[in-house]
Amino acid sequence: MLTQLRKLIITLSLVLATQIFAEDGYRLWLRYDAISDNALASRYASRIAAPRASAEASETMKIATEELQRGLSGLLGEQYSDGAPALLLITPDSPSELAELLNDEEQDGLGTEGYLIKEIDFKENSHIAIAANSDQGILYGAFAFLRHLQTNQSLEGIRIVSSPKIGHRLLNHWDNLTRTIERTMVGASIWNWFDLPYYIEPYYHDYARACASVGINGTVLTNVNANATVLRPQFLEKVAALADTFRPYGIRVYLTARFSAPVEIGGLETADPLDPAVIKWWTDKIDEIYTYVPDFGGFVVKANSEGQPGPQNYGRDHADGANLLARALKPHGGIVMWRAFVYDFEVKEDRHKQAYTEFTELDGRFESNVSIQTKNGAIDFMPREPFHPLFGATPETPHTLELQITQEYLGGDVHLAFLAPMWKETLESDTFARGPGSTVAKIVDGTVFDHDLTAIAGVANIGNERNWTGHPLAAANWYAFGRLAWDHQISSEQIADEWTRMTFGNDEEVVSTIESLLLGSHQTVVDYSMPLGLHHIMYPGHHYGPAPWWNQGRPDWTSVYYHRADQEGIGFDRTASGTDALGQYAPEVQEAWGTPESIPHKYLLWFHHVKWDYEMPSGRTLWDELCYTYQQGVEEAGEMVEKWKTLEGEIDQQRFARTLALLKRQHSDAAFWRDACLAYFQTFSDRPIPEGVPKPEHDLEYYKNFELYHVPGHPGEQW
Ligand code: BDP
Repeated sequence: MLTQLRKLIITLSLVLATQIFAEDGYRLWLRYDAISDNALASRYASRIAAPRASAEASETMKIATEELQRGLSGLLGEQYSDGAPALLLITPDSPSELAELLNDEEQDGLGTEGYLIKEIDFKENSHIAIAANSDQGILYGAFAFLRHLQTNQSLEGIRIVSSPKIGHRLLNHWDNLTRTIERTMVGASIWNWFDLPYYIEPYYHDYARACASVGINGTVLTNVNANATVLRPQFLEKVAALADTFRPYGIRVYLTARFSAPVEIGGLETADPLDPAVIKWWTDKIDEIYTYVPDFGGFVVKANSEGQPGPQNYGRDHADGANLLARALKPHGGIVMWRAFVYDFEVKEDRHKQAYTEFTELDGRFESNVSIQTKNGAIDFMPREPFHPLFGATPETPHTLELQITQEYLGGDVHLAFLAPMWKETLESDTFARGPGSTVAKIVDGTVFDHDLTAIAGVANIGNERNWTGHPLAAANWYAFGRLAWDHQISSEQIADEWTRMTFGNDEEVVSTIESLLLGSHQTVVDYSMPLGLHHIMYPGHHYGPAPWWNQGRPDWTSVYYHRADQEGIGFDRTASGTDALGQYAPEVQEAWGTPESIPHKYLLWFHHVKWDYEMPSGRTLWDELCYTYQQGVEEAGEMVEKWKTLEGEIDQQRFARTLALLKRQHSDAAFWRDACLAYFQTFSDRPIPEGVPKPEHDLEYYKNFELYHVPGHPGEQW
């Protein structure tokens, strides 16, 4: 009896200990653990108690004050006093004695979503004010203020003014109604469709908090490979329940529209966008959606791409298709994000060129509430891509920049790849559309062609795993997407710094170790998988791991189509002597990228077929450089493991252990990539593997026969 009791006590205390000390990642970057090392914050502690919202306040205002209470009481611990609030929340609706504290100029610049945080004198006391033109702006300001404290910054003379540069900042969930997720490895979809609308998972609120904390203001709930069922009343009720949950956080709900829905669920014989019955069906359907979701955001559409139905099935074009939906959405304030990720099933020309060819011809034909949703590069979310030539090429039509947060081609949620540096590379690329400085960022934020409709989308890396994103460091990409969507000028370093401090605390050793891991990781992945501009040489189907030998099926789904290795050399000639995809860029870009000598080497084999003996700036031949780059990637992956090990005991055991295991796997996967690719490419180069680079562990046949079964996120396994 006694032993049993003792056992019970031990078990209970173990359970309790794991409850207390476990850091399972659920809280993401909104941890609010006490910042004992922050002298300044403690000095201000009793003065910055959070205000309470009045009973009549909006839901948004209540959420903002609750977040401030939760955040401040956590961060300041015992020093937090719930006394007279010295934090003022000011909007134009505030009592006039408060509203008057802001001058018009300050207020005007904030727009509808921006905020201002500053010290202010009120009733003979100094206060910190969070001011905005809307309650939504206050919510964003509250999160920014908490971030400021969480990242250990001084409150002395605080003054932060911020408003978003892009209007629509959306997550795109590639989630199916069956709860599988395309291309994300982290469990099932967080949308518990079957239980909706009856049961609202508490974590929906935490999802919305996390999104709002970085300024994400829209969520596309469903996969681009769309299912018309979501448009049935039974599902619209569920969509409405999610929309109601997210609304107070400033998040609007969007759906993907399956173009053939009028046939599939409407009983029509055609989905021809010019057919009056089809027009009526969509108009009625959209009117109906707004009875469920009065602020429905609109549709993302993948049409005539990879087998999805679209207007071309009826001899119409993308503008006909997009306008059909746009006209019905317009009276309600909804928009259409019509995807540019299209390529013909007949493989008529270099896939790189197809979207540009189709969409530049249609420029000027789209309704004003249509934006072309364009991936960062012209192929498909490769580990690194030169920017898509469509940016800057449709002056009349805005672009939604589509980024992929989920790491479909970057090692899934197994490999560490912090993507802010890659996204910045795209954002900062100069299209020269209206002279120098016409960066992709400025095309997307509407400044180059003066567009009001501005949007950016990130394909989510979120599933129902407890820590949301699987890899404990992968949430940094969700965070980074939101921060860049809000302000594309923030540096990768700043984002990495903020996220690390909020997620792991302010210990400087820990911060600098994790930051350096994050910031180098994308280049490392590129180096051991697809260096020097190589692309699309991954394993087909699940896309995890290498298969540069793949040559089955439609040519532009193979690897050999893209690397074009032969006895002479390697790389895809996209200059005028090849497919001339380069001709789709501005003359300045053509000149810069026109020769192997002039092009940045990160894009070399993307645009040029280069001889194995070509001399690289390092003095090495291309073949040796390729080998050394793969090797460098593997070595860096190994260094990541060693660096991470130095954190043992410095951070919680749970996240430490999981990340360590993943980094070790990444290191061994990196070696696999190197060995498989070099074993294969050597059959063309016919040159020895240079000194310092290990010979592949196995012969080529081994790699060719290697198969990974049941890789999560693979659509082929999901239906
Ligand atoms: C590719 C993915 C595929 C997506 C497609 C898309 O492999 O699963 O459906 O992009 O963006 O990268 O439509």
